[in-house]
Amino acid sequence: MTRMLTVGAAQLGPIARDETRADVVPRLLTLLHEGAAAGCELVVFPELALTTFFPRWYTDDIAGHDHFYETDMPSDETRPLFDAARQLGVGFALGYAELTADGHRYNTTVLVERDGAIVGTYRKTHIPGHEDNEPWRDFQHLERRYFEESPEGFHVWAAFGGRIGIATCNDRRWPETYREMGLQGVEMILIGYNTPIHYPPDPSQDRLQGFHNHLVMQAGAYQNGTWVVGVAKGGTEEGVVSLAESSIIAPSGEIVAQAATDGDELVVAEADLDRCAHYKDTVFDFDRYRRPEMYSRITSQKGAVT
Ligand code: CDT
Repeated sequence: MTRMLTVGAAQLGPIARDETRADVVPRLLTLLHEGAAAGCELVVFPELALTTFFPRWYTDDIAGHDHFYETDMPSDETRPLFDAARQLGVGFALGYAELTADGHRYNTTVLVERDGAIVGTYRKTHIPGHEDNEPWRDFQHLERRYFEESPEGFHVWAAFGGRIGIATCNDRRWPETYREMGLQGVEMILIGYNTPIHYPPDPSQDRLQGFHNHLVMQAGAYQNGTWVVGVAKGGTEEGVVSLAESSIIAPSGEIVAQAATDGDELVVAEADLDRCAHYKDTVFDFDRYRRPEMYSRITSQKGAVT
């Protein structure tokens, strides 16, 4: 059997600090239209796709960054994306900063079906970086100041003719991310990222950013028998160079399509969701081979105990 889902990884190049939704949404619409022309049913945009990566700047008063957050989805500014989805029959996933009515701040991704209806939202689980100003860094990574850790966990939705899950950037480095969704039968995981090449706490990792990016997503795909779509906001944004290399990864762990540039670029692959069963029903037949009674530390313990 084949169950084809043509998917587009809509990589973005930089968004400057002073650029607004009015500057960015037309770029997203261009990629959505390109996706439609390429036969895509689903187009995946990166993490925080509507603004510059604002956690690189410290503010005493967090409210000073409120203009980077969305209070409504859709809003007047993002509604054209939902309208285009309906008109083109192309769904999308879009990462953005969310400020809720009761004042919570999340790093959120919304999944929208081909009819323009919201399937669900995912709020980032693993929030990297730091809370306070660290002037010794070349640039800040203040996600822990500007976003809360979501208490909601990982979801898998019946959508696009399959089982679709979402993770966000740093989530992709943690094996629990994929397994939580693997245990819900996920067939395609959508992952947007903003990954600076330079990692100030340990610059020896800088040369490995591309390797680690693919290593974790390819392993997560293979070990859970799922497609993974990794989508970057890459290039040099406000002086910070970020990894591009968006890719679409098969349940075998193989990369089947990859970005060639570090700018706006649509990477397309025809994903046969039935290929997942090759792995889910054999070497990773969870029901037959997993030993959850041997894994109790995974949920009972946070740090290593030596
Ligand atoms: N956005 C995001 O999560 N970025 C991190 C950067 C490294 S941690 C400071 C990542 O894991 O790619």
